[in-house]
Amino acid sequence: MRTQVVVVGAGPAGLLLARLLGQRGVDVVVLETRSREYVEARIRAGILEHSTLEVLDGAGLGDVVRRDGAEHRGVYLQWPGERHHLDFVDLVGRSVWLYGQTEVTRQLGLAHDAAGTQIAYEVADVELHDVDGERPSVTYTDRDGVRTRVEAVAVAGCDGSFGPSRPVVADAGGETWERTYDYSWLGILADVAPSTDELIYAWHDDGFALHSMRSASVSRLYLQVPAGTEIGQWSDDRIWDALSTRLGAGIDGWQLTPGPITEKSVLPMRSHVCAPMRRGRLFLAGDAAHIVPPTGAKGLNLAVADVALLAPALADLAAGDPAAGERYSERALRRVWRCTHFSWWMTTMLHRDDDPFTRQLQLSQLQWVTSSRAGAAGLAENYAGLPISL
Ligand code: RFL
Ligand code: PHB
Repeated sequence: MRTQVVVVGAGPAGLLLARLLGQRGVDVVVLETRSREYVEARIRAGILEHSTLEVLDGAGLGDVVRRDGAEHRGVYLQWPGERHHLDFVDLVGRSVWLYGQTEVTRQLGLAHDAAGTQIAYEVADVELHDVDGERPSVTYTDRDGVRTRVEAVAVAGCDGSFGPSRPVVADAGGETWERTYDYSWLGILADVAPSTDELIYAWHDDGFALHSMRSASVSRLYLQVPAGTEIGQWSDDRIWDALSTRLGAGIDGWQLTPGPITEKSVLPMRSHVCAPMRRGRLFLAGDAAHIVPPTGAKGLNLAVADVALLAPALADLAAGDPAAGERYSERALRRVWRCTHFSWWMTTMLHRDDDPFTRQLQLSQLQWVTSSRAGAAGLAENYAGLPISL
């Protein structure tokens, strides 16, 4: 089989890239190991940056985000006894949108149905070949057990942190940088109206907590827990008690309303960057190239930004310009490192550290970003998102 671009992975990066390429008239085949139902049910990110919404506008999905999502002007930052609102619109003129990754994926799936994009779900044994030449190919076994080879002009590795694309780049001498954290997040989804209008990021001596949401009737909350925590150690009551304490129930009459928990899981935290984000005709985008801890809400937004840079480059390559794509990695990495720093900074400012000196520094930093316009604007600029091209 022949196509112009093979996209490996149908997460948000792969589906959006396929959409942006399809709109440019590029022929695409998407390969995904999981089922469509599984991919569309994964509960992950919830905050879209301003520039992500602009890219989704270009993909024809902006209106649905505006219709079904919620615009947030900013976030609350708090520590015991104090809660401060940072108004991003006032500080940097940009807002963010609350809109779940599950919905982004589902809407992209519908757009592909309408466009008739070739997406093969539940494939196995995906292997990449000849990426250093001008005719790379990908082999896979489809769900009927048939082994197929697709030849292309380029391959996009959008297969997340455990897919086969990243090791192909690493094998050619790619460099990686990594930071692990000795805590994880315990995340829950609950059928209860949020107890806040905008997200609350809370520093507490017991550990960090975050109150997010998915809709007017569904809350999403997180607790810092030690790395290696088993979910069975946390009963629903224990989770709600810890959330109430860390989020400051009782202060100025604020209360956290508990409700039925419909999903709970433990997410490990790490930072990881792989460079270059390219080897020959293989281009990495999204989690395949980088992982950030979720504290800055950057993972999904970075995947979208990569793809916004990659789509025009691959379209030019498919149109016969062999030099197209040469600057992709360098351009994408500038933003990747900015977001890697911001995610690390938010994470280390807000998570419980056993060292008392570090705790005082964290509180001083929080005091500064909530009381100085310059400090607040720095956080707001990064959180609401920098331009796609830095
Ligand atoms: P994805 O979403 O992981 O999609 C990669 C896709 O590739 C498929 N795949 C393969 N396909 C074909 N062949 C193979 N051999 C393959 N191997 C794997 C996978 O099945 C999958 O469908 O990466 P993508 O598209 O780059 O998107 C990135 C985002 O998903 C990610 O950055 C964020 O969701 C990160 N993240 C969060 N980010 C936030 O900003 N806020 C959050 O609250 C948040 N929560 C999370 C998260 C990531 C999580 N993971 C990865 C464990 C919660 C979780 C649980
Ligand atoms: C979420 O709603 O899942 C979410 C929001 C903000 C974050 C992380 C996760 O920083």
